[in-house]
Amino acid sequence: MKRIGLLSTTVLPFVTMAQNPNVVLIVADDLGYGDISCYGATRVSTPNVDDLARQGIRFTDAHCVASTSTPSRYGMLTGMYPFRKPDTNIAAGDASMIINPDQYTIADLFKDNGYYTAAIGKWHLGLGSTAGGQDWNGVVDQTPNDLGFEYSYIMAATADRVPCVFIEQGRVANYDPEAPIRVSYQKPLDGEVTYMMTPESELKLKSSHGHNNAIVNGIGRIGYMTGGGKALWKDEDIADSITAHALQFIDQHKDRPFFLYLATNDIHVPRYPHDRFRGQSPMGLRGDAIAQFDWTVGQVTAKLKELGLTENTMIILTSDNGPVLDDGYIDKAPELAGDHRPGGHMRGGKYSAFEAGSTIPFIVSWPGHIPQDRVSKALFSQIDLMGSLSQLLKAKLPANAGRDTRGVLNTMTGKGRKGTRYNISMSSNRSLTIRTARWKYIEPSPGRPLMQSVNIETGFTSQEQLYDMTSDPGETVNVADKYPKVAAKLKGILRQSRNAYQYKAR
Ligand code: NG6
Ligand code: CA
Repeated sequence: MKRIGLLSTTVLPFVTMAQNPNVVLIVADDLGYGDISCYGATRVSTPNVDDLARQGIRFTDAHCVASTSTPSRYGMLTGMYPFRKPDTNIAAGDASMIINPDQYTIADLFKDNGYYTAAIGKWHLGLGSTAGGQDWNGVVDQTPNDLGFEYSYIMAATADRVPCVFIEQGRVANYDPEAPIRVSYQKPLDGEVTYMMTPESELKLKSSHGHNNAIVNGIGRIGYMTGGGKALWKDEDIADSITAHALQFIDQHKDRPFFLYLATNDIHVPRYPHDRFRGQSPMGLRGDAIAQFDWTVGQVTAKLKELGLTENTMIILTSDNGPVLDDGYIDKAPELAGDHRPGGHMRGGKYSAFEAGSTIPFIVSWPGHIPQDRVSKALFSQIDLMGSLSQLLKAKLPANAGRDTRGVLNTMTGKGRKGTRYNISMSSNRSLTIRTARWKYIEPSPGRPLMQSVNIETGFTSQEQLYDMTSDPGETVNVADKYPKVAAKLKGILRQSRNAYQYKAR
């Protein structure tokens, strides 16, 4: 059962609620700090994202809490660091739901305060009560609808993981009774034609590493799958489907406050944008996927404008983790990048402990209510979204909800500069890093310094690392020996934080 009892007594009267803005939280996938033009990209143009920045505040030191998707989203949606729960690694498409229905989420916060809530797009936080036990041909028993989202239209995991279908309110959308769905993360299914069995001439994209199990729409995937029929997505139409559902949701709920978690598939692999975005950048499919993402943003802002909701809607735009070029498909991203730096001036990328893994674009716009065309250098962490949004709603979080989140609404809305006290980010080997306004500490951890398959420096070494972000934002000079007290202090915060509590299901 959800803990709504406590809150329902503190719900604000409707008149006040009507003045609360709608909130649209747009979360891109693998979009790096340097991937959009207002953050310095020149080989791709993102006019719609840039417009948002002009109408609001663009943060230059904002962070997610992990350099991969599942743990990052877990932290953002629950206000609890993902290192507190062991099953928060990159989730398979048949993982069971990682957020416990008992846990309080950002969606619960909005719902309890009179908002209509939706999750549309990439999910990647598991579904159902049993891993591998989901009924893809009936009703999936645990979904975002059990986490405070009243409406959900989602991809179970990622575009490169089966099942390759959208799930709407717990059922496969456009379900095709002629083509029952079977999914396995163990072995090929009886009669399945796999990627490895498919002639090269029938491939839309070749895999560079992994992604060689099922083949759907001419593209290899992680995990095996048969069936699906007309419910199977076409990669070139994914952005259109997600955007159309987002616009429809806004249309349908324009008369009451709504919260929309809009998690785009762009620019995760396989990057296979619609024809109309092809060639929009000289960077090939990755650049075109960025253009497609920008189009989605433009569609949302245009819809809000059409409905007269621009001034009554806060838009937050961010990404789940840092960038990667070759993430498993031969789409020429590395070859065509030229002098484009997806991670901006920072070192590392997705998966990494270095800054480009967790420093992400972060823009807040709320025309007429917060400053325009402002750049904020304040440290900001997505862990503080829940706390800050509860301040926006003037709502108290229930006891034990979002235990790691703190309210920094003033910073988010340009009234203050203090920002997040510190951010802890988890890398792909589950080691932790901590950032304060000035320092970055990377704890020693096992692992290779270079993740060869993706050509990204991990930052994993047996040495303690400390970097002075004010003088060395590229993390080039390890000053752990020069400032042992600083290193010890940050290490101490990590230790304390780890020991503070572990997530326990009630
Ligand atoms: C990796 C996948 C990568 C991507 C990532 C998750 C391989 C070889 N690589 O394991 O393609 O799917 O997981 O990305 O399978 S994330 O942004 O959703 O975390
Ligand atoms: Ca991601």
